[in-house]
Amino acid sequence: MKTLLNRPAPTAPSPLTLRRGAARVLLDNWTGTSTVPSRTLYPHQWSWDSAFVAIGLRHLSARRAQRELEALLSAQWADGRIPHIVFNPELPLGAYFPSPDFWRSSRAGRAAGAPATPETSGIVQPPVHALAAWLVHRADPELSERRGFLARVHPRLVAWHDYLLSRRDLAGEGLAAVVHPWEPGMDNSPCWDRALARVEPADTGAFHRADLDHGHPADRPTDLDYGRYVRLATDYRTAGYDDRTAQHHFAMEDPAFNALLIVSELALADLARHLNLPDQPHRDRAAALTQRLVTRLWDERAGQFLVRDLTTDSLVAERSVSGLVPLIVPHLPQDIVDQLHTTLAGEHFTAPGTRLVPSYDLTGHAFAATRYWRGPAWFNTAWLIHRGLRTHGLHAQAQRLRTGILADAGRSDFAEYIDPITGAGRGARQFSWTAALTLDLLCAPDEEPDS
Ligand code: 9WN
Repeated sequence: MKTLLNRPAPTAPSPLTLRRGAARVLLDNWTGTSTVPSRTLYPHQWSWDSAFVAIGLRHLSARRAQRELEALLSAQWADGRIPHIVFNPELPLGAYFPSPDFWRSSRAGRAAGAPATPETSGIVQPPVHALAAWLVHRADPELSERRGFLARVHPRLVAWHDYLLSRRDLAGEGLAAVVHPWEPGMDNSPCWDRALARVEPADTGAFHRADLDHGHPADRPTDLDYGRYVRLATDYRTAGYDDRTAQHHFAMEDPAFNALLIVSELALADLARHLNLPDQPHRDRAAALTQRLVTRLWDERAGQFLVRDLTTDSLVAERSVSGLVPLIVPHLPQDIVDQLHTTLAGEHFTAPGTRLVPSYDLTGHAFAATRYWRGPAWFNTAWLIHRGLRTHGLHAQAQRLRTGILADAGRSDFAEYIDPITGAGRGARQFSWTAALTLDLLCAPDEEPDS
């Protein structure tokens, strides 16, 4: 297998062509209030997608980027959760599965604080939002001031983090847990396999997978996966989506999810300082989370972070890109930064077909080059790792990754993900976060991450 060092530099379309193409994707996927990840596969608003989209959109229209986040936050539940999907009421139920009549948020989630409208899902996704809000503010501080953007979003973002660190600290150990494979945003990662094997799948004949109307079955999760996703979501719904009483049969502490919480907590500190509010509580919280992340999820032998399964209270021996994303955390111990860097450049994650980082260990027993989060390389995780490399002063490595991201985005028509062996684009095309993060790399090449 070729290494990162001897692979030829990928060629990218000119920055202007790429910029125009990325802008076109974001304009085409804008609905009037927010951006859909893909017009075909994902026709509603998704939570962490919108945060990534806002980070790119700020370079086209800071106002639109603010509205993107505001639209998402207007669907926040009273308990603080930001739902992973906000449904567009104008679309037919069959446009996406699970549809609003599956989640039934306004009725089933009423006691947990779901809004009467819009309809949403009942689960969450990684907390990238405060980071996005701060970056959006910085793109046009004057507009942000005039629209009272930070003052409006700050309390909602605080409530969101409070939810994660109270209701979702299921182990009582200071980290947030995810209760469904869709929550960490890496649906069919092999990290969930063992935990999912304990879940009785729902009858697959009882629902229609709209994703297969648009996506190739070889790229998507299997029917068995879907049966288990549906079972877990149904059980959560039956419990009223109430974390105080729900019995979670799937409960994991995910490194990327918690790393993003740390970075967003630091962004909240910046927001607070700007609003003349105390910022130290946020910094203290980020420091405590960082310490817990290291204590609970770092694995010295693997040289990366691993997922912790709370049912067995043990680390899951699978290498996924989630365990490298914590490079984005500014105050990690230096030896951990060094080891993450070594792992990133080693055989598990150095792909022959792309400079992007595969979602799962190339040498792993469950590696599958085209199946979603079981191998394919994604642009959002590459962008996060690029930011992490810059955070820790690894500029040459960051620059190499940046070149790879731009080249792959351009030649794949902003694909959802890349086959790490052949380098071919897979999944949806004109995918919003691919376009948005491309735009961000083109327009903010020198923006230094905060620390
Ligand atoms: C389920 C929208 C979302 C992303 C996730 C990605 C995929 C949904 C699906 O698409 O998940 O939420 O139907 O597979 O895994 O990260 O947010 O782009």
